[in-house]
Formats: sequence, structure tokens, C-alpha cells
Amino acid sequence: MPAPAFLEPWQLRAAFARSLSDMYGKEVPAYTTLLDVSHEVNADFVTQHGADAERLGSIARVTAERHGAIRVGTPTEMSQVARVFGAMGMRPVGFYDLRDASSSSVPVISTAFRPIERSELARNPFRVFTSMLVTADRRFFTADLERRLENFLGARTLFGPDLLALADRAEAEGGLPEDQAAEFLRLATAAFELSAEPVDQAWYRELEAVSAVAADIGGIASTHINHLTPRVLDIDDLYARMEARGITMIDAIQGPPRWEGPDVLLRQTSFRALAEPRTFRTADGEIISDSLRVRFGEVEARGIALTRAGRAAYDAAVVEIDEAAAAARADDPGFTEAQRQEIARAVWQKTFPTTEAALADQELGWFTYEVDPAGAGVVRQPIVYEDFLPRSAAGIFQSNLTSDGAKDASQEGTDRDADWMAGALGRDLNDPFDLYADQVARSLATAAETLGVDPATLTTTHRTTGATR
Ligand code: OOG
Ligand code: NI
Repeated sequence: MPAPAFLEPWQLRAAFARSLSDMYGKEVPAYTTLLDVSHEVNADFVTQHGADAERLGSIARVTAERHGAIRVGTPTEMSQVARVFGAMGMRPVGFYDLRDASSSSVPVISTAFRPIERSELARNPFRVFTSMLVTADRRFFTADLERRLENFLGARTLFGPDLLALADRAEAEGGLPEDQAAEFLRLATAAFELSAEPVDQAWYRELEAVSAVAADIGGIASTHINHLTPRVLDIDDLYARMEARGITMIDAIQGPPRWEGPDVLLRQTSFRALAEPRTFRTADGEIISDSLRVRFGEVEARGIALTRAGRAAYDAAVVEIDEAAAAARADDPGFTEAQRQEIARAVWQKTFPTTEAALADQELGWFTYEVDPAGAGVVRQPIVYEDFLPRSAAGIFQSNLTSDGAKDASQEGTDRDADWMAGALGRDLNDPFDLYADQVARSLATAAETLGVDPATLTTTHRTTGATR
């Protein structure tokens, strides 16, 4: 297919996801293994489950689907990232505070950039979890360290003027002509490449003693993609196949347990990437070779998006599982991950219904409705969860850190919330629940109009069927 002469935001987004994936595969060979195994898992799943396998996204979408993770230092850098992603139709969604979600020292707050329209998500759902340092938080940084960190971050340029000018143009004009698109994609990809510049050893180590994440962000003069995550249709199968290949995964799959009911939200797991060679400048100005272990491999399975009530039930279930597991561990030091999974499954069985129909009826999950082409009723379709989970994110950060760092719990944390993040971004921050609710309302309005009824009564007065169950 010839390259289009003008690339729309979704085409830039899809091309960027491919370009990052190619670059990351060269930098981190284990990622390529992960992609191979993911493809095998997905192909086998489709063979076994037929049309049902595509209930939460077409196989074309799932195969291309990735999320990336990046980390920046300042509100200025955050607002620049928002412009680069804005060019590709990716909007900031959700506010995550990982400072308290983690027992290790993770001094960041985050949002996710992603498409928000249903049609855009179907074209390419590429999303990037984006974290920024909270340098003012005294639990992590003294006033002196904050000042030096701010000086360091203020002196660097992550995104050059040419990249930002092309990004602004793409956003204003709804895309870019092909030559400018190619230049934009080249510069955007390069901005997330691992730099060969020597790292100031003393500075990096000083920050690392506080937090490995802080060192990764503020210890070097550039940024890089931290991981790129493919989506699989069966994460338990993937986990087993990776271990069988001799790749040691973290102890657990984060998020909901494997169980017999519908998959909800997000399940993720990861493995530690190998140490990557990096050069350092020592205090005497000598350049030495050493290595850093900050990047890792991650994979995920996505389930149905939960309503606020469903999410509250999920959050309560997580607490209950934690408490029960802690009690069991106290009684038996040999307590295993398999036993924890058993506890989790039992809690799940009493928290969530085992069918999509009940999840919809109890208003725990989000579903869209379309007029059934075969009759007068409506067909219910689950909405896939497009976002992240703070606790899983903290778990992923934590399980891949080289050390816990240091956190002074006696200090007061600095307040940061969604409004603050919107201010830093210089853009509206979308609420994920509002986006899902909006999708449902629009589907109901369209179906009701076709059938000539009131949208509020649609699901109660018309026979509702699931597409395949
Ligand atoms: C981000 C960790 C969070 C996820 O999938 O929850 C994340 C990071 O390591 O920068 O990517
Ligand atoms: Ni991730």
C-alpha cells in the first residue's frame, strides 16, 4: 500500500506505535521474545474460542495493541509530552498517585494518554502511561535536593523545538502531509530512544539512594521508553510459556485473579529486563562502562470496564484479599502465591457475578447496546477497559526496582490531584468513568432512535441479548 499523502492523527498514532516497537525491539531483545510468545498465545486462543475470542476487541486490534510507559521530571516536560501525543489524537485520561500506592519509594504522579472516541480506539488504541516526579514532596526530597533536581531538569531539553512545532501543526490542522509526518515520527521516536551520553555517576547514585525511579527520571539528561506492553488474550497461558522458555517472571499476575466469570479491568505481569550497558562519568571525570537495570518487559490482558460501583467493589475485594493473605501468611510462613490465588478466587466469587448479563443488570460493568439486526431487540456488548490500575502500576514499578530507596514517612506529602495535573498539562484531564458513561449513553441514544423509543427504557422494554452468550 502506498503511504498516504496526508496522515491523520490516528495514522500518525499507529505509525508511531510501530516505530517505537521496532526501536524498542532493537534495544531490548527480550521484548521481541515477548512479542513472539504473545502472538502464539493469541493465535491459539482464537483457534480455541472462535468468535468469542474477539468479544473484547478484534484480533487485528489486539495484535497491534500496545501501551508504553514514560517518565518525565517537570510540569513543562509534561505539557510538552501532551503536545506530542496530542498530535496523534491521544488525550490525557485519569489521575494516578503512585506515591502512596507503593511501599517502595515511587515519587511520581501519572496520567495516561490515549484516544477517547470509540472509533479512534478501534482504529488504534495506543496508550502511554506517563509519570512525572513530584520534586517538592519532602518525604522523598530535601529542600536542597529539590533545588538541585530542579536545576538539572530545568537545564535539559527532552523535546526539541522542531518536534514541538510539527506536533502543534498536526494538532491544529488534523494531521500532517507525508514528508512532515515522516519527520515528526522520526523526531518523536528519537525522543524516547536510550541515550548514549555518559551518566554523571555521583548524581545518579545520590538520587538512586532516594528512589531508583527518581534516578531514572532526574539522573540523566534525556528520557526513554521504559517498557512497551503487548496485549494477550490469556495471560496465565503467557506466564507459563515465558517461564517454560526460562524467562523468570515476577511472582504474581497483578490485578484480578483467574476465575470462571467474566474478565474485568486489567491483569498484568512483567519480567526484569537484563542490565543494559551504559557509560558513566565518574567524579574524577573518567568515562567508565557499567550497566543499569531500569527497563523491563510487561504484558497484559484486558477485561470489561467497571462502573464506579463495580470499581468500588473491586477496590474492596483487593483490600479483603490482602488482609486474608496477610493473616494466612502470619500463620504459615510457607504461604505460597498459589494459596493467595485461592483466597483471591473465593473473594471474587462472592464479589462479582459469573455472567456478563448479571454484571450489566447489577450495573457493575459498562456495556453498549445496538439494535439487533435479526430482530426488534438490542444486543449488549461489553466495553473493554482502556485505562490502568494504580495498585497494579505500583506493583509493576516496585517489583522491578533495584532497591526500595528511602521515604521519610514523618514528613508531610505534597498535595497533588487531578486539577493540579490538568494545570500542569495545560489541557482538560478526562475522567475515565465519564468517557465510558458517555459511550453507553451514545449507544443507547442511537439504538433508541432507530427503534423509536425512549433511551431510558430501552434495555428494560426490549429483549436484550449478548452477542454470543
Ligand atoms: C509505569 C508503571 C505503570 C502499568 O502498566 O501499570 C504501568 C512505569 O514503570 O513507568 O506501566
Ligand atoms: Ni505498563
